Amino acid sequence: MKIYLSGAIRGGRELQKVYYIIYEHLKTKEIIVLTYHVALPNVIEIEDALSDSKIYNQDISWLKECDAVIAETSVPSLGVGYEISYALHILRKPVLCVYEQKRAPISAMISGNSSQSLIIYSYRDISDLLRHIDNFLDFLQS
Ligand code: 6K6
Repeated sequence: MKIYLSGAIRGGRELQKVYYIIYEHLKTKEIIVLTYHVALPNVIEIEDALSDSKIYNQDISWLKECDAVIAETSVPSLGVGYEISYALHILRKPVLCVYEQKRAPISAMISGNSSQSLIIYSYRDISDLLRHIDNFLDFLQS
C-alpha cells in the first residue's frame, strides 16, 4: 500500500518529530510512504534546490499514485489543506486527518467537511495517534 503523508513544511516545522514517528510507524507495516521528505528534519535544506513548480508537479504525481492520504493537520498549512482537498475532491481518495487535541479547533474547512472519504481524529498522545492510524489502515484493507 502507498500512503501520501502530508504535514506542514513552510507552514512550520514544529511537529516534524511527530511526522517522523508516523513515517517510522508506517514503515514497520511495510507501507510505502511516498512523501518521506515531510518527516525529515532538514527538508528545507535538502529540497531548497528544487523549484516550486517541480515540487508541485512531483507532489501531484504522488497524490495520483497513492492509495490514501494521512495528513497531520495540527500546524495550519496551505499546502496540507490543498493536498487534502485535491485528494478528496479531485482524486476521490480516502483521507485521514489527525491533529493534537490541544490544538483544537482546526480549520472549519476541514472539520466541517462531511465527505464520506474524510476521517478526522484528534489525539491526546502518540499511542492514541498511532491507534487512529492503525484503524484507518484496517479500514483501507477491509
Ligand atoms: C523548499 C523550501 C521550503 O520547502 C522546500 C521543499 N518543499 C517541499 N518539498 C516537497 N513537498 C512539499 C514542499 N513544500 C510543500 N510540500 C507539500 O506541501 C508537502 O507534501 C506537504 O504535505 C505540504 C506542506 O505545505 P506547506 O504549505 O506547509 O509548505
